[in-house]
Amino acid sequence: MRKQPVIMSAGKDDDGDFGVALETRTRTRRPPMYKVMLLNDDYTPMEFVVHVLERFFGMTHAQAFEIMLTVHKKGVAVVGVFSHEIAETKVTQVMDMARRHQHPLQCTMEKE
Ligand code: TYC
Repeated sequence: MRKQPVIMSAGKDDDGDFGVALETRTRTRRPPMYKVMLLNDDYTPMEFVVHVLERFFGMTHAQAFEIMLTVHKKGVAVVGVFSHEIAETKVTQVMDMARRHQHPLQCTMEKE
């Protein structure tokens, strides 16, 4: 979705005369979205990860457990997709929580 010049030919505009009108229409872009990802490690307790997913990503216990297991088995999983600001907030919340509890849990974001 780029800037599109709209060329209106003589007589097609609505001002009643036959001048040549040139308009530039700037279309609005959807803001880029960011995947927030959780990474596996060998030390963070499973229940801690489940708690983090419930608390910061609004997941039910069952959803959180399933995603945690995916990360545990595959090494990484997307836990949500957000605007840049919201994604940054989620990453900060998770990293602060992990640091406070001295767990090496890593959370990152990446442009979709
Ligand atoms: N691998 C961890 C364990 O066996 C559990 C874990 C899951 C850690 C997901 C991090 O993002 C993670 N205790």
